[in-house]
Amino acid sequence: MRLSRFFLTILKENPKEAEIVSHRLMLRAGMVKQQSQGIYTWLPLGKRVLDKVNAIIREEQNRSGAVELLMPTLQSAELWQESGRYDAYGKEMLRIKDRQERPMLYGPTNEEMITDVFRSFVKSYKDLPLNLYHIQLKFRDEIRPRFGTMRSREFLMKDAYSFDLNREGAVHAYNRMFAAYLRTFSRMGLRAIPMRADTGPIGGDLSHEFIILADTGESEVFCHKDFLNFDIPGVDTNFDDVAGLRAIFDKWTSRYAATSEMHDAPAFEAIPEGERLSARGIEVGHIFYFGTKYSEAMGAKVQGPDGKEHTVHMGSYGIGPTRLVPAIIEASHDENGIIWPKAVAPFEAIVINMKSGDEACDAACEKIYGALLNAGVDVLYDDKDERAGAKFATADLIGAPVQVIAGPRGVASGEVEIKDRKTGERETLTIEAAINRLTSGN
Ligand code: P5A
Repeated sequence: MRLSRFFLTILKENPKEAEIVSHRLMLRAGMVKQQSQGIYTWLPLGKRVLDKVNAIIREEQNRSGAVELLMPTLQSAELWQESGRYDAYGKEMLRIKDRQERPMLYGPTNEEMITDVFRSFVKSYKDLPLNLYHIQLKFRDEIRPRFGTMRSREFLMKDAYSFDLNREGAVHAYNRMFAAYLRTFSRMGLRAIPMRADTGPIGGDLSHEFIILADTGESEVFCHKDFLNFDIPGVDTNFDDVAGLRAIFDKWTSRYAATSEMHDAPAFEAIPEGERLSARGIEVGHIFYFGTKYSEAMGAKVQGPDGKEHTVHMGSYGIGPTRLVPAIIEASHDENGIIWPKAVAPFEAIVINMKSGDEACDAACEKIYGALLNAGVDVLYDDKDERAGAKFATADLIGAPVQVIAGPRGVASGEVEIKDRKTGERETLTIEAAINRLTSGN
């Protein structure tokens, strides 16, 4: 992508409304624009990050055996009357009437709708286990939307729903998602802590939140400090291995388990002072096992191996991609801007032409840009007619992990500089060596 043809909406001034660093940087770097309270446009730079976050989520959901579909944002009130949540949900639910005066709502979650999909098609235990997910907008009329897309009214959610014949099967489905979540967040360069949680309006008796440590987080976490060094399940994880996944779950929820309040954790006192970690964090995912709450109310049953009808056991599993993006920024930035982990960077590299219009600089940059594009590197070429200082500031702000800097003096001897955005380290290389460095591993 050539910057001269991109739509990058950098702000020079610090936006006054932004209270936390991720919100400030997302506005300054031109990632999002507020349209009304808690409702955002994802501008092209932000959209690229969101797409990469979603791609990782999707890959890990698929790997764990979940199957993608797409349900609508608008739902009929009837479904929610069946489950009893239409009245219970309260003011957070945006209620709408269509031209026939039929009550509709903008979905805050999809337990009812997926149960309706399930009961329409699945009749036998032979079709289980089943886990269906989508990545779709939700709306919750939060009392206090704040911190940009961290807590917005309209937001994206990956929500998965598992169906099993009995509790045992459902617990395995829960453990599958548990392991998939650890992998998902780690691939984004994040360390997520699973914390025992309340089930709230979703219901059920087993639930974990996944928390990213950050000072600006809204949740409080207590756990053993070793928690931060636990292994993440590998790419070879067998999601059908019941005992193996149980072991992963047990390890992460053992006596080291994270909790939100001291008194909530009898085993917690066993952790000697000095080995305890207490911190603040951002909830980026939340998983629930709620048994037959919705399947019972809505008649989702299958024929079991015994020939009898069984009400299916369900769980639901959420991740907030539009919250994950600011959470990643909270975890990875400096005073000059964002420092993207490569896996979610809007651009993996930026080529900075220090003197656009200079024949030799233009030729060197075109050569590097072309070679990186050919090799499949997501590269941005700053070909604009601007002074070098402004280009450096932009590059640091938008946070591509690697900068390739080409100026007249270096180019005259066939050299460019490579700067690592995270460490700030610079290295002078020949143009060929720079191309090799950036294309190896792609
Ligand atoms: C689980 C999937 C549920 O809704 N039903 C379907 C269950 N869980 S949840 O905890 O309420 O939400 C799941 C995740 O969605 C993100 N999220 C938000 N992101 C931005 N702004 C909001 N207002 C918001 N509310 C929820 C969080 O990442 C949460 O973990």
